[in-house]
Amino acid sequence: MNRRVFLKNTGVLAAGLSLLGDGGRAIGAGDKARQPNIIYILADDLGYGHLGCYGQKEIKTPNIDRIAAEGIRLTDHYAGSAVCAPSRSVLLQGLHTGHCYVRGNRPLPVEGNVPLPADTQTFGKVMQTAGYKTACIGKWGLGYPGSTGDPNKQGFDHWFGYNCQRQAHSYYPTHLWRNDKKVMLRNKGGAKKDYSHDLMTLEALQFIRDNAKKPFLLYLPYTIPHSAFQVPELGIYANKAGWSGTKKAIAAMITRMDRDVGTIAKLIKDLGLDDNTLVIFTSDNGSAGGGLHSLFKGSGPLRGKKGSLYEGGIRAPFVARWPGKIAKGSVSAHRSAFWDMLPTFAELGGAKVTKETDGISMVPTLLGKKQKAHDYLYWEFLGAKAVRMGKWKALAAKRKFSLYDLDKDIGETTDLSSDNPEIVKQIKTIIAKSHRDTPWSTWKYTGPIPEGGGQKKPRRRKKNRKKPTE
Ligand SMILES: [Ca+2]
Repeated sequence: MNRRVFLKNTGVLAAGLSLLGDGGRAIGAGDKARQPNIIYILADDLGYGHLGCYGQKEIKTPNIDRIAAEGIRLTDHYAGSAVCAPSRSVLLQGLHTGHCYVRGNRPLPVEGNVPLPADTQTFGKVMQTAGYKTACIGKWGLGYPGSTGDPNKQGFDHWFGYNCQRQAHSYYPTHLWRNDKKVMLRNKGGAKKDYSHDLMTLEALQFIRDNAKKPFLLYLPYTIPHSAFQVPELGIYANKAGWSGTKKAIAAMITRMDRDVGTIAKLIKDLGLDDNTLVIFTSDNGSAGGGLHSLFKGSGPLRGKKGSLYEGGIRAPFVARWPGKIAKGSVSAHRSAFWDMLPTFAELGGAKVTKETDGISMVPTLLGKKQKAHDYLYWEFLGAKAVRMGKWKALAAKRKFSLYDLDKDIGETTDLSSDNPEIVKQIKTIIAKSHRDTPWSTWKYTGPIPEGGGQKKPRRRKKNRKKPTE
């Protein structure tokens, strides 16, 4: 992509701004009380097995691996859900899927998704109250343009990207959104000129530069490696013997995202923000099926994949770096999940959490201190339920209940429920108390459908059409 053309088209050059650094100025050096910047990078459908630091051999991710080497890697971190929208609802709200608002990927007949209600607590809003400048750059999926679920109304001062999840199924969309303005791209009629992922990276770099002197929170939900498998260059994989085009494209996408994680890390360093910036990289759900899963063992040693409540659908890679605060090369088996991020960010920024959260701050884990543990973690999706309690993992799908000992059986192969009636009883009690109905279940879009701006009419869903586990 031609960066200059993009910048001109989108007004960045017009504003007289530069992406070049002003180099090496240490902001906040020596000020221990300074609120840290937070950069939370979310991949899309990247599985537990897709990164070098989690055992991947074929796809190169040196920059993300470096975050782990210079910081911490979590072995038992979990996404909010097994698919995109509910996982993001959990993340933003700090509530698990038994309590959060959005519980599935429901299509609307317009560009966008079921919107978060106006009074929703989000980590963006929480951090705004502590004086943070906040941005969401990437894929949103929790509203439609102008709705109560618009990112600008849900705690983000600056917003750029795909409002609608389905439009993110192409990396060459006709448009993206910057706040309430549609940004037209040069991809009309199937042209492939502006690669959305690259634009997100440029926007992220610009946001960091613009806000280097104040505490900022950058939520960067990238769309890689979600399908379609489109990438401008195959890079180091172009001449891989015996690899299909799909395999090359998937690897090149992930390595491109890794390159950009490295570019962001370099900018942070160049701006002198290294010691005062926490960078987190994780993924919104497990490996998707198809090539991501089969060609690269996307779930690693885990059973299942995206859409499943087996570990492969929900356990996520999580690495974080904060020089001087997080000990180099740390590894933690703390059982944590997306709903922990809201209280974690709040503690880091000195913000008050005024509404309910299911999360527990992970700051002690990051800093190598004694951490309060969860009694259990809970998920529900399309009628299936799952609980992680200590070493135990239970799945309740339709009439089948299964129990696994993850210490001995990370691949969830051997159902131990009949040997452990007391554990089964405890977990059934947890399941019974963890679900609360959500108005999302009955929400209906009643607004106008704009000419040319809408979506194809969604197919009618049959109830329980999809098997809820694998
Ligand atoms: Ca996803």
